[in-house]
Amino acid sequence: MHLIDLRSDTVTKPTPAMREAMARAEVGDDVYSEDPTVNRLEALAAEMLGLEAGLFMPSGSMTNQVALMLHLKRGQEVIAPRGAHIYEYEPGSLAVLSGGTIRIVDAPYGVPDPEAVRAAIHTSIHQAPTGLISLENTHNYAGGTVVPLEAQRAIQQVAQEAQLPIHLDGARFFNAVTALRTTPIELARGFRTVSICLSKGLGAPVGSILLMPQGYRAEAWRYRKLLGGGMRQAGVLAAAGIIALTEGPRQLERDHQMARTLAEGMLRLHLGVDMQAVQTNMVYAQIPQAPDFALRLRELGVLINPMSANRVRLVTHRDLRDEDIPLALDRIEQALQLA
Ligand code: TLP
Repeated sequence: MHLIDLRSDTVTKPTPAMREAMARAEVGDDVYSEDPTVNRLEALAAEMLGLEAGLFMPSGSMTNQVALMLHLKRGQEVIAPRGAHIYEYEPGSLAVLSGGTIRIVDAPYGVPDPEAVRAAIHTSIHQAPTGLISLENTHNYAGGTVVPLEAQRAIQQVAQEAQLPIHLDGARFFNAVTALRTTPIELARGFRTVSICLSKGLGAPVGSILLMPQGYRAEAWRYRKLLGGGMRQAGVLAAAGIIALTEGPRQLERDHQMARTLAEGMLRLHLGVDMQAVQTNMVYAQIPQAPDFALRLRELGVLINPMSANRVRLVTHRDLRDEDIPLALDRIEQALQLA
């Protein structure tokens, strides 16, 4: 049976061109900053986003956490949108690594109201002082939703007035660039640090990059080492990353189209899909006993992730064939009939 894997865009496998580049990659010891391919990838990413420096790391969790370590002093608070990955899916890392706490603000479709962010800023001696504001674009938990540029600018304005740095979790930065029909430079503008993942829709096997001002890089480099993220001859991974960064973004429009087709089909099957939230490559649906539904679907050859007791997530990506979407919908219909 042909398996259709909709659990995440992280399941994409390296393309033949990536494997070829990995085999040929020029390498050195990246812990000494001597890997020419890693250095090339970091410089390329920095140039594309218009930030001064980049640092290659194994995962988006690590790039986010190093950013939090850079910005927060122990006991300080980060303001983040409800459902933020740094809170929901980076398991206590903030508390362990930065000694910080988090203040969640409501964020319909991943977009916090700038005035709510302003109101959440703490300066009193009785409260954990705010050290950072963080946004997520696209916002995973809210549905792979896009934070519009004007909303980003308004929140950056609040950060600036309060003299606070602002971080972007851009695990799916290029999905947002694609959906907003903007440029990487425009989307990254105004953030002190930006984390981007190469291993999601862009298709690289491993890797994320933290973009930052040059003055932060030495400390970030030390934190990466502290976390065990020094990867030695990482050029074999960076070589795939360069292809992901240069060629991956143009594939994303297709992923978004597939998600729309999938969502429309699921609506026809009376699944609870909020079409307003289907903005990029994710489809969330409300369904009772979501884990059981996911198990039934697995037996029919479709892998999906139950994200809670009554919510499932389906993610489209470059490794899907066009015919996989109608086929997945047929199997979903069968799974519903088995209920
Ligand atoms: N998210 C994963 C799971 O952890 C949920 C996924 O399959 O979507 N920021 C955001 C917004 C993310 O969605 C993810 C991955 C990360 C950071 C962390 O990236 P990795 O998995 O490389 O640590």
